Amino acid sequence: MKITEAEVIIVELPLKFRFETSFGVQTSRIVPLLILRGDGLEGYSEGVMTPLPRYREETIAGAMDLLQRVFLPLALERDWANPEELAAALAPYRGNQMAKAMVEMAFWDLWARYLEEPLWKLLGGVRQELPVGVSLGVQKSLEETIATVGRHLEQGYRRIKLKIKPGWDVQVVAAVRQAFPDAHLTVDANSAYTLAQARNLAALDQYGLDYIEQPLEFDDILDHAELQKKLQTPICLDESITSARSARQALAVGAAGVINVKVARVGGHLEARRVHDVALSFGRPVWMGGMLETGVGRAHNIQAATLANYVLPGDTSSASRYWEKDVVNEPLEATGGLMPVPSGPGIGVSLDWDYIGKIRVGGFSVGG
Ligand code: OSB
Ligand code: MG
Repeated sequence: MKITEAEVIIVELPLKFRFETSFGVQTSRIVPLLILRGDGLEGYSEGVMTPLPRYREETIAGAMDLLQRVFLPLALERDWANPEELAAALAPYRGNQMAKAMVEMAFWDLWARYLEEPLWKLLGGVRQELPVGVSLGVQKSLEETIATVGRHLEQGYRRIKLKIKPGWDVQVVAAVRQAFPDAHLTVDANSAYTLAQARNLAALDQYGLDYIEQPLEFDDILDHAELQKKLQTPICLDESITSARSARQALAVGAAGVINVKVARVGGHLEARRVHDVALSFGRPVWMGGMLETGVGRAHNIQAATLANYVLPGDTSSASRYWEKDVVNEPLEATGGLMPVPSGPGIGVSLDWDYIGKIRVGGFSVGG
């Protein structure tokens, strides 16, 4: 299939909540949307890189430069036999998984629409609805934390993830556990601790957490393996896993018992499926993470999380939690903690062009 035109539209959307993590506070998202056109069809993706490199190294400015100068011209060069061929052409460029994922994911959507199949079928998915949890930012007080957790449990979310950082950890988890003795609880430190603080983290063992997400450095594996020896609670890696190779190495050395897969963090659907398969070969479960996506990235994540080893609840919460108004026309809403998988071709959502026009802050086209 030939891609004849690529358009990037950068939009800015206000979040409905203030999202505080150990690495900063977010109140809106700047989202580069990619539209690939070919054969009278369109395929969509969104970039999850951030203005500043606070999650991983990638930034919006860096990604836009690479897309405009290198990745999109390359995508328009050839008549691709399948998404595998396009992914192979992007592979020689090092790192920049989120930028490459934009191209790969939009092409998967275009390809699936061309074949008139939902993306999950082409990826080998087996699920029509997904168990979902919710990721809650650091709140203003313990009381507010308990109230927020309670509200989301009432909405049916099957797992609550609390953001922690030094000084906001054990007492929060203790209070939430006391208020909700049976809830599935996890914590996410976004790399806020060092191995020297292992004892603070071991103090969390008594609260029956499902896992502790990314306690140590964003690119570390070996210190996590050391830490895991000192913890009963399984470690879940997020930032550190950027490929099937890093997933295999992490599982082989005991740095993780669980993996948070983010399709965009590992470079797209093909690599995400490889990470899923590696974890399965180690007998370890995965779950689908999130980057506060709009309906575009959210729909991709939902499609990808239909594979068999996504057994733990993901961060693919209802779109209405994040946005007063989404950039897609279709609602992506969970009920009773289950997110239905769209059944239409491709990722199963369409763009709300009127709204996108209103919130557009930049963009460019290649080809066409
Ligand atoms: O660490 O999982 C993370 C959001 C932005 C960046 C990193 C993370 C997160 C979340 C929110 O935890 C997940 C979501 O609701 O999309
Ligand atoms: Mg995380």
